[in-house]
Amino acid sequence: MEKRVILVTGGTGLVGKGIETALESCKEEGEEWIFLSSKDADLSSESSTMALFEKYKPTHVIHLAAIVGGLFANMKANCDFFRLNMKMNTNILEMAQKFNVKKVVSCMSTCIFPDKTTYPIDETMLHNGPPHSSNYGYSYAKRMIDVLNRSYKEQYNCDFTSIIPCNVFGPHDNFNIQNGHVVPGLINKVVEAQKNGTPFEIWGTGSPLRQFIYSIDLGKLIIWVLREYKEVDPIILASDQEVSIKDVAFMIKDAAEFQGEVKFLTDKADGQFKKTASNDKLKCYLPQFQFTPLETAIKESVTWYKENYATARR
Ligand code: NAP
Ligand code: GFB
Repeated sequence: MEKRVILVTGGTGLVGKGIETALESCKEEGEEWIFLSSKDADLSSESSTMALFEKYKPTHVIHLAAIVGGLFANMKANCDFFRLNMKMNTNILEMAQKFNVKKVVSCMSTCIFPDKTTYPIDETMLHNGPPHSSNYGYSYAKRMIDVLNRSYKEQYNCDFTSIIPCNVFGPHDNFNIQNGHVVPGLINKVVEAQKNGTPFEIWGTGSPLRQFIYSIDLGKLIIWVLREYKEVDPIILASDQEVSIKDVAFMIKDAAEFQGEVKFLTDKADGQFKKTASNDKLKCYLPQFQFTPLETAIKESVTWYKENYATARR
C-alpha cells in the first residue's frame, strides 16, 4: 500500500485519544499517524491551517478539532460554537481540496438532528428540520460539514465523508463540571462527593434518554471508516443501548462505590429528551462489531479518572 500520512486534528482530545488507544492493536504498515492539538495550529485561522498542510502534506485527514461541550456549555455560547466550528470546518476542507488529500473523515454528532422527528433517527434525516434550541449553533455548524462534503464531491470530486457518533465518554475526557458532558461531569462530582462527604448532585430530572459510546470503541470504528468506508454520506456510530441520565448516574455511583446521598437538582435544564439514533447502517457494514458493555466502560473511565486525578482536564 502507498505511504499514508494521516493527520488527526483535535487528536489530543477524548476521541483522538480513543483512536490512539485503538491503534495499538491494529497498526498497519505504511501509515504515519500525526495527532494534533491547538498548539500545532489554530484551525480557526486559514493561514495557520495552510501552514499545517504545507508542513505535513497529509494524504488523509481525520477532522475532530472543534469547540466541544455539554448541554450547559452550548446553551450559553451558541454564537461561538457556530462561528468557530464553521471556521475550522471550512478551513480544513478547503486545504484538503487544495492539497489533494485523498480522504477526509469529519465528525458530526447525534445531537444535531432535527428536534421534532420520528424515531429511530437515521442518516437521511439530518436536514429535515431545526435542531434543539439548546445547541443550534454547534448543530448548524456541524450540518454544514455534510453540505460541504457533498458539494466538494460534486464540484471537485473530493472523497470527504463524515461520522455521526452518539454521546462519547472515556479516558482523557473533559471533566469540567460547567462545560463538560454528563458522564465526565458526574464522574468528577461523585469523586468530589466521596472526598468531601457531600451529596452526589445530578442535574435535571434524570429522565432524558441517551446512547453512549466508549471512546476506544469509537476509535476502532473511526479507523475502519478511514480505511474501508467509501461513501460521502455520513454514517451513525452509536451503540445499541439507550439509558436514562438517572441510570447512567447510578452506574457511575456504583463504579465509584459511592455510599452517600444522591440529589437531583431539578431546576437545572434537561436539554433534549431523547435523540435515539439507528446504527442499522453500521451493523450492515460491521455485523460482528462488539461494543464494550456500558458498565465496564464506565468502571474503566472512573478508574482512569481516579488514577489520573492530578492531570485530568477539569
Ligand atoms: P475535546 O476532548 O474537547 O477535544 C477537542 C480537540 O479539538 C482538542 O484536541 C483541541 O485541542 C482541539 N481544538 C479545539 N479548538 C481548536 C482550534 N481552534 N484549533 C485546533 N485545534 C482545536 O473534544 P472531543 O470530545 O474529543 O470531540 C472530538 C470531536 O468529536 C468533535 O468534532 C466533536 O464535535 C465530536 N463529538 C464529540 C462527542 C462527545 O460526546 N464528546 C459526541 C459526538 C461528537 P486542545 O486540546 O489543544 O485544546
Ligand atoms: O452530555 P450532556 O451535557 O449533553 O448531557 P447532551 C446533558 C444531560 O445530562 C441533561 C443531565 O439532561 C442534564 O440535565 N446532567 C445531569 C448533566 N448531571 C449533569 C452534569 O453534571 N453535567 C452535564 N453536562 N449534564 C450535548 C450537546 O447534548 O451532546 C452537544 O449539547 C454535544 O452539542 C453532546 O453534541 C454530545 O447530551 O444533552
